[in-house]
Amino acid sequence: MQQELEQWKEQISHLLNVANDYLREVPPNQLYAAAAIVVFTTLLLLSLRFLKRTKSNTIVLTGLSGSGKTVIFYQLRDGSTHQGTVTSMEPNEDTFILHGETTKKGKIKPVHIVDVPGHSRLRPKLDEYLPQAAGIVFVVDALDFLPNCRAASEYLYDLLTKGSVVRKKIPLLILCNKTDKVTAHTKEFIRRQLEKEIDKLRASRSAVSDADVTNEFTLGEPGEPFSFTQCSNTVTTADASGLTGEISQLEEFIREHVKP
Ligand SMILES: Nc1nc2c(ncn2[C@@H]2O[C@H](COP(=O)(O)OP(=O)(O)OP(=O)(O)O)[C@@H](O)[C@H]2O)c(=O)[nH]1
Ligand SMILES: [Mg+2]
Repeated sequence: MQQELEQWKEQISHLLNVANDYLREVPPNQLYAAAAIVVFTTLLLLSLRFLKRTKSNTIVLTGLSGSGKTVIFYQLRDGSTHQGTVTSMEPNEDTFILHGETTKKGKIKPVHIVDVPGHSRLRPKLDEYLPQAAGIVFVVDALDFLPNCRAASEYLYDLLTKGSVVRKKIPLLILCNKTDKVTAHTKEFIRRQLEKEIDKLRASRSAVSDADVTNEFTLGEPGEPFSFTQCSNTVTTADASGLTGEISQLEEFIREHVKP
């Protein structure tokens, strides 16, 4: 046993000597270059891992009070409405695998969904979540749309001119909810009406003296009627019914921006 160990030691020290001699023959410049390459690749791999981990999985549900955000939140998580909801007083948030995906095999990345109440006093809460959002869902009541069009447009205007939203170009989905009722307006109609209303808002807001303007960015092209295509954020529209669980277009949007 002792002898074997001695042999091993000898062999190792011999190998070390050979390596040492070899290294002495290599010009130092080559050594430095090799070391630099090793350090550089390690750093690159580490930063890639870090980037991958910090990719956001947050989707923020916003919109006026009563548009159906909380119902949609429960549909996404549990596949049920929990027998109705009341006006939310606190943001609702959870990280989960979408209910529609629970039967899928393999590893699926969970989504962090935040439902921010529409009440104007609770809206500042949005600013806590927007900077980390991978996507924003603006829920609109397609049934009771016209009386709320102005208020919805104001809310949307504020969202689309927020620095945290514009700078990061966070994609926004206008989700026309409650389409289970035949009297619900179409998403094309809703999009057009919102554009018209925002166009009016733009004129009135730019007329306010500079000191009063709180929006960090302006919307659209000057001298042209407003259209969502002019926004630096991509704005798309989709239909849904939180009540009956028809949320496939919403799930598509989520998975487009939070990769499974
Ligand atoms: N017909 C119909 N009604 C819906 C649908 N989704 C929600 N509702 C109803 O709309 C009302 C408001 O829904 P909520 O989910 O509480 O609305 P909210 O957006 O969370 O409202 P706040 O929490 O006040 O911001 C409830 O009475 C729901 O039953 C839908 O798809 N179809
Ligand atoms: Mg709610």
